[in-house]
Amino acid sequence: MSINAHTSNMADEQVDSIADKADNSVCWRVSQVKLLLDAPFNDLIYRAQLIHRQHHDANAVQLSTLISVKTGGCPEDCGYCPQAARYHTSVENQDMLSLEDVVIAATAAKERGASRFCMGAAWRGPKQRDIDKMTEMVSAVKALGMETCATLGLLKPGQAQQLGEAGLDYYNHNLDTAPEFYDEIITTRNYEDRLDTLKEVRGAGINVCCGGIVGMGETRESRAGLIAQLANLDPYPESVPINHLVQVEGTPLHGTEALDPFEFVRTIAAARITMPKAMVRLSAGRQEMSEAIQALCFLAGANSIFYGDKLLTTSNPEADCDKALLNKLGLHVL
Ligand code: SAM
Ligand code: DTB
Ligand code: SF4
Repeated sequence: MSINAHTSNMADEQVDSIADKADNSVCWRVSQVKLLLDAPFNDLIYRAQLIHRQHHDANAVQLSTLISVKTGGCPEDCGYCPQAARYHTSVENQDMLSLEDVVIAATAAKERGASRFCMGAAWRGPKQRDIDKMTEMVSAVKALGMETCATLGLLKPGQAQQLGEAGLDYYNHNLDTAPEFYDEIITTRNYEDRLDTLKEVRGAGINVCCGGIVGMGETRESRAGLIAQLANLDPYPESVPINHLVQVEGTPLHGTEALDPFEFVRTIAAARITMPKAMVRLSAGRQEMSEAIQALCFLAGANSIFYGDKLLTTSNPEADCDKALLNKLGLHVL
């Protein structure tokens, strides 16, 4: 499938041929992803739609609900994060939730239509006693018939295995941004640490959920760099959350110049084109986004959202509003 006949400036043969391959043998150069991002908007969205329709139901959206099982007080210094102990934000530290609270929340999420329940914790990484509690939670949520996901930070050898044996379907660990921009955002863990954790997850046979954040003051080149890193993971992630920075007062990134919303849509399209089979999630930042931009994200190939009125600590659209939006767009829930 070539769309050269329909395109104006985007007719770069190399990109065309590489974008046509849906398997994992494709290696994306940053410059090739940048060419996608630089294309006329209509060409980019058209290409993303073509690929989306080859691999997915074009009118279906998967719903994941988040819960923070351990909030605040994190020792890391991620510049975007309201849960880092060193920044003064309005987030109040909270001990680990009980198993019962988690099961109640997961049951409610399932009743509202979510198929996946993702448990997040404000840790650098879990200790053994944390893994023991998490495995109980994972098994209990799995027993409700939901897909399970956890995002607990860096994993040591053997920890992913334990989570997998308890029934963990997905582990979320984001690369967050391109390697060259990373040090401006986080200094307490490096890119390699993140890649090591992703290897642990893969090695344990757990699906990888890995994406990043845009709107942190990065350049378009860096957005291309992030997408290339994700697409070149071998294999690329099953689930790719594209977050728009939620600016939280007290964090270093609060006050960052706003990103043009079309740049966010372009990033979604590039994720869809480079990772054709992945579920691309329109993730954090929807509360601050117009319905029109969200609709463009779906057109660009997003087919998953976080569903429920809270992300981890910040707000997300009310479930009823999301149901209304999906109805307006004729999108059905997977
Ligand atoms: N502590 C664990 C870790 O960092 O790996 C897991 C939880 S952490 C909150 C999960 C992800 O949420 C981060 O990697 C980041 O991509 C995203 N995130 C955190 N704060 C955000 C914000 N203000 N805006 C957008 N995404 C954010
Ligand atoms: C992901 O990529 N985004 C979610 C989830 N994975 C864990 C988290 C978004 C957090 C937004 C800020 C907050 O609510 O604290
Ligand atoms: Fe801690 Fe995760 Fe927030 Fe970083 S993103 S400060 S590791 S909770």
